Amino acid sequence: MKLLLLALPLAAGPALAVTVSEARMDADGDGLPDLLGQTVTIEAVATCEPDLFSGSGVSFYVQDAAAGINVYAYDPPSFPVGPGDLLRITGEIAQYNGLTEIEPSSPDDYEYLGSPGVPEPVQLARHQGVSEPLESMLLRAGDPSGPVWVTVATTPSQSGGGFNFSVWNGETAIAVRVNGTTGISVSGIEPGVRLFLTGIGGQYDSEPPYTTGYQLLPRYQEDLAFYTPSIPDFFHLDLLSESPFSPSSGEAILMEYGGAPGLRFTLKVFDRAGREVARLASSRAGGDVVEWDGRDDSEEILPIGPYIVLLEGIAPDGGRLVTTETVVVAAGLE
Ligand SMILES: [Ca+2]
Ligand SMILES: [Ca+2]
Repeated sequence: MKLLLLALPLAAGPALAVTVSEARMDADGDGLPDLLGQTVTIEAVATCEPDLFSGSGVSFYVQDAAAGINVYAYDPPSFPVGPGDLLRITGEIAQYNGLTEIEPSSPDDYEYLGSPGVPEPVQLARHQGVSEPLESMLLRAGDPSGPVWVTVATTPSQSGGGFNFSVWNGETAIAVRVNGTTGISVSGIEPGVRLFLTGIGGQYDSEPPYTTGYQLLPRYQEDLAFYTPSIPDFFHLDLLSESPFSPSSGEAILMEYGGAPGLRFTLKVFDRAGREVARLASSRAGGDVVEWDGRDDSEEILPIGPYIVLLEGIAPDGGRLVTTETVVVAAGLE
């Protein structure tokens, strides 16, 4: 009897139950999921409605604690699904322009397991972009509690029933794709505008090895939150984190500066003897948040002691504004 059972073809068994990371796994590094074409079962939470990113049919995103995946199908699930619903989904692993998908073949390939709610977005660090491990995860760029924002870099351009624009996250550009089916308006999005952005990590790359074309896909209007400081035109330099700080323990100090439109900002650090030891911004248009790790321009950690951070703003007519803050570099914890 035992031998007979073992002789049954594998295809007759239940679909392989895997984590989302396992479903997306690309151990051989060819840019394609290693389970391509295989039918698997995952358990993951929906971060939007099934039809949000598709004119007809189903294209949405689900994730577990470690990874996300696109769900793509012609027919909707046999029951209503909303953001925050935990689903068991069976489907074939596929890939479309770099985006790893699970493709259920019928409305009955979904099972409702509960409604734990939409997970907290994964916070992108300053300068961090969207990358393969973040594909199909709910992400946030800019942090209202910082406050650290992203700055719109390009005017939205219409493309394929939606809009594309890009933002600077520190020194890293992130492409934002506003899908027309979401109904999101890009009114007010123009270069220089500051945003807190939420969206799903997407990819659209038609060429192997599928290592480019990462995007952020806002779901709802509130995913594009405008950051309007209460005193946007006031010339200022503010410390956003504690001083003294200990660079040798890996600490850094966060500063925010800004002023009237048209000003060009230069931010320098001086030691007690009045020598310039670090330059954090040079003739930059628009305010910013900068993180200083207590190193000089040669990447050496500076000696302990007080330092003067000097913000200079040069107006279009040549007028000069200056303000300073004192920060203290402390010893590390031994
Ligand atoms: Ca592979
Ligand atoms: Ca991918």
